Amino acid sequence: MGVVGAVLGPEAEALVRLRVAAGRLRREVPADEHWAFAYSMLHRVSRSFALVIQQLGPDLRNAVCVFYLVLRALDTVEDDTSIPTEVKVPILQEFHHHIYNRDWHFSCGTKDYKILMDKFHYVLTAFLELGSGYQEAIEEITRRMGAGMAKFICKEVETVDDYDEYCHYVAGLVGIGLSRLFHAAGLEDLAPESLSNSMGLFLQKVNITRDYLEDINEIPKSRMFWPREIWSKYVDKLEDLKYEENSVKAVKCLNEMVTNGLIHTEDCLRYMSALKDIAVLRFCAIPQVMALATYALCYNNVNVFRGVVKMRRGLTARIINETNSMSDVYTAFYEFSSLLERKV
Ligand code: IN0
Repeated sequence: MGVVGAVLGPEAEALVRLRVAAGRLRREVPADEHWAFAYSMLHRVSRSFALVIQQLGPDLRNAVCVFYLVLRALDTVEDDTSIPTEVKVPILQEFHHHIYNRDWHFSCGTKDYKILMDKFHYVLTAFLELGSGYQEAIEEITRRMGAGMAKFICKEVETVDDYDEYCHYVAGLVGIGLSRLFHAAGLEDLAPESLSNSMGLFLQKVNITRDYLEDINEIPKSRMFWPREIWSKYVDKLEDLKYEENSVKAVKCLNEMVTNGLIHTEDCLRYMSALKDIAVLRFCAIPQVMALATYALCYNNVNVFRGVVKMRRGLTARIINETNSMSDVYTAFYEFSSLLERKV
């Protein structure tokens, strides 16, 4: 432990180390305007994740950065409730064509996402510089995801199968795409699609579970991703879970959601244990460990229905600094599973 750690504790030390690393990376601005935009955008929209992407080799890093921003743009279109369905659906379905047209442009979203959409030509310029193996992977995933999102615009998440299908489109496909990028970079064998899918499903199910209140309170219209097949065992309307008089039922329902998501952890460990490149392993493992830590925090925790349940920044920083090998992943999974077991 360093001086900071001795005085302030391991979480403060991890935070300081991370701040230093983040500051160093932010000062390394790429020379080309479009790459400078892409990386600054990445920093704005995904704090800690941007740091982990930066540790990949230059070729793969550029491909993942563009992939991430293209997906964020697709998400921005899907999320923007002010776009009429008849306009939105064809944009989602055609998005994989638009990425080859540097002049394509569609203004929507708010704040950072509006900037991303308004200056999307920079992202497209960067995309067109990638190797064809990377471009083809990004194109195929964008096509499948856009079609899946369009399907769910008019469809609710009723069954647990619908839940898995929706999560496949918005996150499982990200795993499948990333596996293709790792393979195209010559760093990894091509992983089976089912394992890549599970990597995304696990992350997305944690997000959906943790973000209950934010999604239900969304203006102008609630967003509902918890499957009816689960919540209808406890309440008549999904929004009823947020009312104090339903606390006991709400926590039982929450615990069932967490239990459902935990199904994927075995596939995730199998996927990660097959990785050969240490930077790729770190890139994949850090979000997974954070997701399991978030599940441990949410389990049996009524605050999921009261406000945002967030991990301490210091714990996040420790996970980023201390996830460096598969053995670290097993240790972290063991620790957070034990925490969960105690709560069960
Ligand atoms: C991601 C994933 C991600 C990273 C590494 C390997 C993956 C394998 C399969 C699927 C997804 C994988 O990670 C990010 C993490 C992230 O953005 N974290 C936020 C924190 C937060 O709470 O939002 C941060 O600020 O650091 C992720 O969540 N998603 C994602 C998107 C694109 C890519 Cl290329 C990789 C989003 C999602 C929906 C879970 C797939």
